[in-house]
Amino acid sequence: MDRSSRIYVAGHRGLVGGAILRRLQREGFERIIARTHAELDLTSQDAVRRFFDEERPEYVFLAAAKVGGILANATYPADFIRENLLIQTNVIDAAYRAGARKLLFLGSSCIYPKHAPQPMKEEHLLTGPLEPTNEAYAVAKIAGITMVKSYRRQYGFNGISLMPTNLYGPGDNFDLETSHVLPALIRKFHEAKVAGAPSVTIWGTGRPRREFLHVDDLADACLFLMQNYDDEEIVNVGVGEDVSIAELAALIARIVGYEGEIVYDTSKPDGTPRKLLDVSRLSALGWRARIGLEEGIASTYEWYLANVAQ
Ligand code: GFB
Repeated sequence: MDRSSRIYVAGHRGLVGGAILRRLQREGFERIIARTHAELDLTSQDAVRRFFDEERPEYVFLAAAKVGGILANATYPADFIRENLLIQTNVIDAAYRAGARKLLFLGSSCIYPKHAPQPMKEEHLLTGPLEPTNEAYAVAKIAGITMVKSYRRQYGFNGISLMPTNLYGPGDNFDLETSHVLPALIRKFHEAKVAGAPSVTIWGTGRPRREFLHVDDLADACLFLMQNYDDEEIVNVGVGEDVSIAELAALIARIVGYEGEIVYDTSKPDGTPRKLLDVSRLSALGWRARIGLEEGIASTYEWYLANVAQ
């Protein structure tokens, strides 16, 4: 990839695509291609093929996806499997047909079995049953991984697949029904502080453990692997450390400055008990995350205050 390469970022208005776009712009890439949802419907095969035939991108970052937290995944599984299968199938196939040099596909750590050994290695894929709350999303992502691998095997198409852990950062979704836990807790503690509320309710038992990667670190890993990795094996992208949801809540409360009580609503699901990625494959390639959790949450809270908070 050089400064004059034609680079398409699918999903540039989302958390991940937005971070990749910012990073490419900062590095001085001159021919970045992006389309809003209104300009290009990625679930339409015709529209996607026409777009690729006209624009002929050389490099494709496939960051467009329907994503959401535990409740959104459990409530709308049909939307999650349908939209993700359509988007990724259309984009991967059109990129190959239009002669793209390389495509980077983004999966998720939820592709691994619910009870995979921890930390989860790339070879744990398809070794056991999935977590039911996000099975539809995970099956779509696993189909994407297999499609990328199959296009490499059958057509020699240079696609690679990255499995990021739970992500957060500027541009995240802060809607309390559909978001992931970290932005939800930033909002809940902020609003409780402003309102002087005596307690904040969070979902589940607080015992599940999650690993959190700042999206700017993910964007860095995406550029690194786009330039330095050409293999069919998937690559985990994480920080190699996790926290319990209760620990996360305490940390966010401290950063936001909320001193009230934390109450657990155990009628809400916990989901996977633990999701920690083994990042030794990526470390061996020479990459590591740089943004610490406390620093990352503090800057995301700043972004929330400037862009979302009323
Ligand atoms: O981030 P999250 O929605 O997704 O939830 P998953 C993580 C944990 O935080 C769960 C708890 O145990 C939740 O019950 N939690 C506590 C909360 N309070 C809240 C809250 O206010 N909002 C939310 N959202 N959670 C997702 C998958 O799983 O992870 C997706 O559904 C995707 O498929 C994503 O893979 C990375 O980590 O459980």
